[in-house]
Amino acid sequence: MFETLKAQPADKILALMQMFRDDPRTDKIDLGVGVYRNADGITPVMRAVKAAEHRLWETQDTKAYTGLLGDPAYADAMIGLILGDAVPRAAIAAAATPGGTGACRQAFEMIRMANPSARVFVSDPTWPNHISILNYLGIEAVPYRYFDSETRGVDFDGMISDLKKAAPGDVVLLHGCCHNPTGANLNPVQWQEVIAVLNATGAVPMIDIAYQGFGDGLEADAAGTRTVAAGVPECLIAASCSKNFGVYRERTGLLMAIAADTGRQGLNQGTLAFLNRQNYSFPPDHGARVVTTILNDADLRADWAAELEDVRLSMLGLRRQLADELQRLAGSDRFAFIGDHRGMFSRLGASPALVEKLRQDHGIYMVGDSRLNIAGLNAKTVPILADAIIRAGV
Ligand code: PLP
Ligand code: TYF
Repeated sequence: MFETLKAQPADKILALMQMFRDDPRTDKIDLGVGVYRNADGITPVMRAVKAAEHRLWETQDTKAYTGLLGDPAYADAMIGLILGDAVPRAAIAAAATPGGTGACRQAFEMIRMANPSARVFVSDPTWPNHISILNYLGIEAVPYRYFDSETRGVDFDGMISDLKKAAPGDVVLLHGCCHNPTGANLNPVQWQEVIAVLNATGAVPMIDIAYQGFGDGLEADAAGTRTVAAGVPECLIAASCSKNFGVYRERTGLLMAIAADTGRQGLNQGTLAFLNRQNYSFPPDHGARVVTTILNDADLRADWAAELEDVRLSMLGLRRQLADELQRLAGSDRFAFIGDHRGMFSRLGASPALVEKLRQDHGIYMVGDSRLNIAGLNAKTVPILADAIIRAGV
């Protein structure tokens, strides 16, 4: 039967990662896959994660199954981190999932169960996995304008006019912060306008938040998500701990479904448990338990937040250095957007041919849409990148 299978398109980001590994040049620079790396190019295990794992090793006395939704303490801790008290706890159903990808997948399945003809509006561009999972599930993905290739900021007028085309029963997928792949984000006033459009159209928002703490800080990065969740009747939130806890391979995510009234919370909770059971029964536990241990212990939490803040500030410093260096070399501020973008990524706005030229001539690897991972840089490689960008004629 397997002879009927067709080759599937590779994930371009992961293929680039392999290409980088195979490149023998010693001065190559990896600005591809979205993984945080420090100035030495290492993705460290965070101090609080090590401490929590040590504590778990000493105290954990069983690895028997958790519940279908994961440990309720994990959901409580994550809801506190992401939503604060923006929404009554009793309105929120939540399920632990394998990473933020698992949360997105379960959210899309829940949408399809609730409304088989739902369309999901996605930013143009968005994280490629959003579109590939939607396609796989047979859900129509409708792009809305987002990135202005002139200003490299948000094309907000285009976004709003496209979102007005959503209808009740449709879903609008928004990035909570640190937009992937562009780095361009909404400001607080724009979030309010998006909420007004959601309420006018009756479309349900789904927020993917995978980089809380990587942009303007833990609280500021959650602000958009909190105002949306508080300002609409129903909302889905897919969260990832991969980046802000550095637990990528542990597969640690959470899906939240906020009900219009607390009476419907139980049904949502049952739906999430059902979907977990259909796909993998019990979600992974180790990463979730580490995260819970950290968030529920004042000292570990403070240490985690401090290390995350150092990570954030190091990326911000690299952004500023790159923007300044480009300004010096270009003699103009046409690259100032790099300093304005937030999170791990910036979209340079270079053509695929130029991205290819940077790879071939300079060993600089960025994703084909000219997304660069700021955390792949350090103080020494920023001037090398800036010089290559100017010489390539970006
Ligand atoms: N959503 C966005 C926008 C992402 O960039 C990522 C990638 O890290 C994820 C979700 C999912 O991450 P993971 O499944 O590794 O938690
Ligand atoms: O966009 C990125 O680089 C990260 C990591 O299939 C990633 O979100 C990339 C591809 C993928 C899963 C995660």
